[in-house]
Amino acid sequence: MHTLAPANPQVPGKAAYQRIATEEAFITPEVLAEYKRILSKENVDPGFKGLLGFYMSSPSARAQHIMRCLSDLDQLRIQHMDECGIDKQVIALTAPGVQIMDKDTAVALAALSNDQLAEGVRRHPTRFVGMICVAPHDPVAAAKEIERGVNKLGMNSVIINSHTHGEYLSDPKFWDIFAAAEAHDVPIYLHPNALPANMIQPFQECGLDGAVYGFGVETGLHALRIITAGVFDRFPKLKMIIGHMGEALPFWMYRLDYMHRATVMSNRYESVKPIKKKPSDYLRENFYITNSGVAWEPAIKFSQDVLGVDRVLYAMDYPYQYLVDEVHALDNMKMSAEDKKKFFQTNAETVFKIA
Ligand code: VNL
Ligand code: MN
Repeated sequence: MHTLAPANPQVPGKAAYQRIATEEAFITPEVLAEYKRILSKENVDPGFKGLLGFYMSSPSARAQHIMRCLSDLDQLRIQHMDECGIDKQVIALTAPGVQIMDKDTAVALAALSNDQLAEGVRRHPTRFVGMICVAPHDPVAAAKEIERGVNKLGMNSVIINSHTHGEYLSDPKFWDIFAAAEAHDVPIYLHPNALPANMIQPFQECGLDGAVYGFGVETGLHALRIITAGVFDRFPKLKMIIGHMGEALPFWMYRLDYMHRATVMSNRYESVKPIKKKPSDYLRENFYITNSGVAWEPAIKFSQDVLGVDRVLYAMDYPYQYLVDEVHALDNMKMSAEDKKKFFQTNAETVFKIA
């Protein structure tokens, strides 16, 4: 057995491993104020309106609870971590971060959010780990903020919430960001964003645009655009992390390899150039995935099988998905003690450089 008998049977007890949750979210008062300002304008982006517009205005218990949890970097968060047996959270500014903002506001609020997160980590150094937020629409400023985050704030990972105003990191104009991440040896967590305006309609009309499905489709597409654009041929040491069981990409690996090669060989698209390796090779060699939102043993084991046990990490997706039962289910997975410790603890310690 991995767990000692807990005093309260509902609270996951001490285990033979630390539980490090790696895709956990927060928000700052300044970011909230800017979101309010954006939402009050005309022609609000439909994805942003459907996502933060919902959470910030809905009287539902879910929305109210999420907004309260997001705003806390002290007692409430730690109480919830204790209730779920979470030893450490790796925390990032919630999606869409600053990416919905205009460029200059985004640069300023990224820095301010990073300062505030760093203070939270200083207050709770054994419980919190911070991710560096950047404004991708200013790649030079983003590269500088990565450097500041690493050297001044002691953070060792970067969060980017998928597209920025409909633009993808496969475009070489963003590649200063990859150069900085590679040079400082920090992984980029490619987290979902609300779907861009030119993609959302067929998803939103049936309510499938959000975390239920649309997030995964769009973020998986983004990761594939980065791979097929040759980013990892140009930056071979660059590390990326994707959540939600790798946004289903492990399940796609076989077909991606076959059809990508068929597309290249037939010169079907000007935009599809040869790359050095198969798409699945980059997924295995440059990517880590987390199980955020997917507390499901078969999917975790399949991913460990096809990516390797060193590449699959635990995440909860607090406060959007916060369930003690999921921690119990994962504690009870039929998996060797060694692999379970990698999943919950040591892979995260390696990837996020947690001392
Ligand atoms: C949701 C889930 C939103 C996970 C998130 O970021 C997230 C959601 C805005 O259920 O809406 O990280
Ligand atoms: Mn998330």
